[in-house]
Amino acid sequence: MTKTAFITGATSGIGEATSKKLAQLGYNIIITGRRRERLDKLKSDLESEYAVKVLTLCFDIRDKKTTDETVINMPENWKEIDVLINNAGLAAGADPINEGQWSDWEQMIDTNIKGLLNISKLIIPGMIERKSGHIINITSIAGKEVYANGNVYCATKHAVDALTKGMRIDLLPYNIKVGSVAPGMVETEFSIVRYHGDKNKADNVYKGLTPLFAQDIADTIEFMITRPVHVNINDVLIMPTAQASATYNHRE
Ligand code: NDP
Ligand code: 8X3
Repeated sequence: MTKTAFITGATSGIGEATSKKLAQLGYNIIITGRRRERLDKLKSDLESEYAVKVLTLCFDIRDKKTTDETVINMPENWKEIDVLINNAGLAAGADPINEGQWSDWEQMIDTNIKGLLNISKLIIPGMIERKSGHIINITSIAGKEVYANGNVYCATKHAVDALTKGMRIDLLPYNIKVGSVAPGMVETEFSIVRYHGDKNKADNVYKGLTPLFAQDIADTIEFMITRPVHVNINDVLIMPTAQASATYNHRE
């Protein structure tokens, strides 16, 4: 039977690449994000390229009421989710803690932690009922280490790391696999968002080195979801060859 994957933050970067990869693997895909035109285009591209069905759900993951209504009202034939990729997230700002903006902090906490929790809370009951499912949370090297000016972003990703471990323990009786992927630098729209649209600052992040690409994370997710039933990959820390840690990079 065709499996279904639910991918948050599919309008760009890692989520978009993962949607393509899972469609290629034959999954029907539920793609989410705030940018409706991008969702519509991705749906049309995936459905024309692969023999799969795509459902678009356009909502802001920070808005609990709309998220609840949208997910609860999905068509019945889309409600059996086999794979949940909790990917939607962002860094907003890169300031020392004494200069950070409250609005940036709120956006990161509401998206990266509360958004992920809410989606998980909506999808997990069906997985428990069917005693089957696989949840992959996208954390970060920022969930393993803390670096200068990373403060709140690092805190949110440490929280996702802890939640992944907690989910894995609590969902153990229900045969639900829970894992995480923690990437180092991946060139996506991430840095443009982090620097509030400042493209020069964003470009500098990747200057002189080859970062990871979204496709590399999609390939990692493919590996995780194609293991035998008895195997769960708990966590994958994946870095560019030119990056040894959150702070040590080699630039030409
Ligand atoms: P992108 O900015 O390219 O993609 C982020 C995605 O998240 C978009 O699809 C965006 O959709 C979605 N999103 C953000 N805010 C919301 C919201 N409020 N409601 C709904 N969707 C939202 O970045 P990446 O692909 O790089 O990021 C994906 C994940 O990977 C994030 O969790 C990030 O923290 C993590 N990560 C990224 C790394 C990197 O270096 N790029 C490294 C490690 C982890 P839309 O704007 O349409 O709503
Ligand atoms: C994104 C990678 O190094 O900017 O999570 O925190 S980093």
